[in-house]
Amino acid sequence: MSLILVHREEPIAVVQLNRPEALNALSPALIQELVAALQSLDRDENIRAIVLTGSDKAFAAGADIKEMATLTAKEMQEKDLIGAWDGIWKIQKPLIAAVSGFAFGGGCEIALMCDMIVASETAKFGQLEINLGIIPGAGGTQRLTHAIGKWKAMEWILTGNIYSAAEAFQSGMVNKIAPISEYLNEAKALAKKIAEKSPIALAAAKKAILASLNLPLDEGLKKERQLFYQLFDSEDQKEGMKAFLEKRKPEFTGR
Ligand code: DAK
Repeated sequence: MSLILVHREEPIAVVQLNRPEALNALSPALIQELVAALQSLDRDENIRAIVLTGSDKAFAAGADIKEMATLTAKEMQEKDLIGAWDGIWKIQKPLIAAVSGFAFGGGCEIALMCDMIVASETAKFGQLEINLGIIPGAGGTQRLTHAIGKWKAMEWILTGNIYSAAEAFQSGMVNKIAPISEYLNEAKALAKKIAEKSPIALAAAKKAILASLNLPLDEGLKKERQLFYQLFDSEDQKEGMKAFLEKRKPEFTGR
């Protein structure tokens, strides 16, 4: 059985982690399938935004502890798992996490790699690695710190505590909370709204925002300006402004 299910609802797609017997524990095989599915949708002209979800019970309970438990540092490094996980971060289309149940360790880190997070009221977040004698290994110390600030990130990562959807929302890392019956629909509605925009402008906006995590302000502003100017060579910019002047809805083609 496939570890990943892809549901196409053009212009969006829902990618679902599908390893229910292990609460979607993120084995190397699952990550490989996930990245392949996301990359394929990233190349697909008919898809403009992607929702990533798990089940109501578990978004993902972390990296697969059974597969890591006996590895040495050298073996861990040789497997280049980080390279594989990075594929998620490199997706250019808007990626929205629809999180319910457990989002622990690597599961929380995957949600943090997404561009927005919609959570069910029952979602639980946590970087639990410290309880296993390790630290987050897929960006948690960096992305969580960017998301919620140093002091809260210290508390999350050093205590290994579990946080409710409401606490994660208050910390600023969750965009929206919905009842369990609605979180996926809410995430899809958000994806559909975004999918109405110009795909080229969306990619440029995502690139510019993510650049702000790496660059000093001056450099970030340069990057923004460069991306901004480039958009004036696109048909979508012409269409967007023409449609406004003609008082109609724009039809963006991604060119
Ligand atoms: N790995 C493997 N199996 C897991 C798992 C996990 N993370 N979480 C759950 N399972 C499995 C359980 O072993 C059990 O399988 P069987 O024993 O039935 O074969 C099945 O899922 C159901 O779990 P439970 O029986 O434990 O279910 P409960 O409802 O009682 O408890 C729980 C649910 C989520 C509270 C509990 O399962 C739990 O505490 N799970 C572990 C949570 C955790 O510590 N997560 C952090 C893992 S460390 C890296 C990238 C990322 C990472 C590392 C490196 N690189 C790129 C290098 C990330 C590390 C982590 O995420």
